[in-house]
Amino acid sequence: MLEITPLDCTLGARVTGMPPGLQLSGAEWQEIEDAFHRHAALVFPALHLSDDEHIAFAEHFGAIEFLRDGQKVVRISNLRPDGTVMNSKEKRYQTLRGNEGWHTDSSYMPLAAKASALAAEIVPERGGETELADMRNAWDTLDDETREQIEGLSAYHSLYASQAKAGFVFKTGDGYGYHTRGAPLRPLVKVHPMTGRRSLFIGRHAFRIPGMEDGDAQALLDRLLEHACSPPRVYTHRWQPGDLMIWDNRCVLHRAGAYDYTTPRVMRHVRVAGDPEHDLVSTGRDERADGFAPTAAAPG
Ligand SMILES: O=C(O)CCC(=O)C(=O)O
Ligand SMILES: [Fe+2]
Repeated sequence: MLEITPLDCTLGARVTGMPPGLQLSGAEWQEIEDAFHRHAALVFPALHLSDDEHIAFAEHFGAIEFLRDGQKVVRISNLRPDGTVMNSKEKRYQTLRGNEGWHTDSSYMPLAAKASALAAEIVPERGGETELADMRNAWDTLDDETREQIEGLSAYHSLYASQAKAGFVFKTGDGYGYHTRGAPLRPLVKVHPMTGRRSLFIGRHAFRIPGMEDGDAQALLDRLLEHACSPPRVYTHRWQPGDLMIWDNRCVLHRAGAYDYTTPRVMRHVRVAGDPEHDLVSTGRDERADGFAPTAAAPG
């Protein structure tokens, strides 16, 4: 019997009673989908899926987005293929550290992601949690003046800009997606296609707002992020191997928690592609700059 229990947070629910091999009826999958839309994130403790089951699980939420090397499933890990730990000069390591900043997946691509399903394989003794923040509640609790100010504004999103802000300057080809020139331009307020709820669509990849000075834009984005990612809107998941969590990237920000990067952490990630009707934007043409000058050295 499926049991769906809301978390002590404005988002999220814990789901238990999943049968082995994901043998659920159509009605039970519907129950899970409804809970996903109501709670924006679901946690499945000790599910212990195989790679193929993880992909099959995610496919219930939509088509899979192809990731690094055209894969449907990737490891987000500080281990190299030979099992040794990465050093801080490696781009993959720098991407992991970048993930410690609040973000929504693939917002720097023309088609932003719908959902991400993350599972734990090897977890460190301390740290390495994943945090989620509820952007629906962030919008609901904004003051009227700020709402009026931002309704109608858009920001460019770039992985290169966010990595630079975190202190890691990537050259073209070092990362995934677009450089600052040609970065997708996305409204700061997103209406959820299923629930109709508004949410803040921000995060570390957002970096420039047409019509505003860059410094003012970053200050506004920082202020919104600080409000958005505060209690009671934040859930911190302390992983056990085998846990799986899925969140709705259209209305949830997430970030990875730091840990001792000399010890292994292996997570498995499958991303559900956005819906072209709602999550696709044309790439903007920002003529002001081709590169991105980092303005802050702090991670995130
Ligand atoms: O490693 C984590 O906890 C989160 C990584 C991440 O950003 C993701 O899975 O999209
Ligand atoms: Fe992510």
